[in-house]
Amino acid sequence: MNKRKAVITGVAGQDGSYLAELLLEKGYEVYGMIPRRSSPETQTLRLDHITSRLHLEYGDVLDMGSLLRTLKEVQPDEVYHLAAQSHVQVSFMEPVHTTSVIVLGTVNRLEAVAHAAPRARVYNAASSEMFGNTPDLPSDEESRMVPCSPYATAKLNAYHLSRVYRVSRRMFVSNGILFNHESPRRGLNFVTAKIVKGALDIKAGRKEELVLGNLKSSRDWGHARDYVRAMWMMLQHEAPDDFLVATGVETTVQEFLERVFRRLGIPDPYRYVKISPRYIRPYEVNRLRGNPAKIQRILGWKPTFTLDDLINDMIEGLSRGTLAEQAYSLEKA
Ligand code: G4F
Repeated sequence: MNKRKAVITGVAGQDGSYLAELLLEKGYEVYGMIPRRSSPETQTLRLDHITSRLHLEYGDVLDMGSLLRTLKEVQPDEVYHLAAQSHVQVSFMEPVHTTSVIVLGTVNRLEAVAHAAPRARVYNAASSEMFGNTPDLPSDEESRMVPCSPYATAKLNAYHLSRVYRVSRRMFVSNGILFNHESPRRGLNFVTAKIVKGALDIKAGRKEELVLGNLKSSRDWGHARDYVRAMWMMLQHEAPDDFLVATGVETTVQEFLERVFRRLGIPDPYRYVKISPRYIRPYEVNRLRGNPAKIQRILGWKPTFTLDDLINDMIEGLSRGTLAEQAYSLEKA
């Protein structure tokens, strides 16, 4: 029997790497698109253990030719569109780049699929940031969206584009509205990985302080492994749809910090934590919490990691130094 084929844009990121692993386990031929960057040696760190089993090619979502070429050649059954500039605070500093990659990248990819592989099923990575400071908590697929950053407005645009192509071109395009999802492969400029790595460095005597921003905001944090499984399940469903993926549990940054320090046996986190305006956002999303009832009911998806499981996995992974080799440093976060 012919193997099923999948194309992943953004394959080198946290989600792309877990998704590629999952699809390989399921027997897919996996094609990953990687944009050319100035440090190619660090670009595929998260894929090093599976590179020999993947088809990796240069390609950029802003380069229609490369999208068309890959889709024409591969004729994939499934296309997972994960490529983005995914850092919310960076989107205030690089709003045009963020908007281009997310909005033009999405419409390019939809057009390319429509022309080169119209029967492929498409996953679009939408985001809980689209809810922003919504009054509807916990949020579900019908909740009001009040985006608070260039990243979130771009994601909202891409989400609607995906719905428009689903209806107008009758394409199989599903939106996954994913709440925050973390892992040992998370970039160190996201708060969970920054806290875990910072606490490990403090415990080992390598650092004396951890500089953070707003500790009062709260997020609904899950494990990326669970969330990429949800992406795959969406494309196995009989019809395209929009699904929210969350744990339903809301935790403040402060509580996350305290749990990590407690787990590592460091008595008083606030001896080490400094707050800097550098990490305070110009327009903060105060609370995010999702209600995953729809995906649980229709697809049978459930998270398998609790927040403590996630923290343990991040501590274990980061203490082995896996993220230490990544391109970002704490100083840049
Ligand atoms: O870890 P964060 O940077 O994630 P954020 O902004 O919630 O976005 C992540 O989740 C979204 C899904 O909801 C994705 F769409 C998006 O791509 C990304 O994956 O920040 C979480 C919270 C914020 O309230 C932030 O203000 O942590 C607060 N925070 C406090 N100190 C900090 C820091 N965030 C960062 N990155 N660095 C700090 O030092």
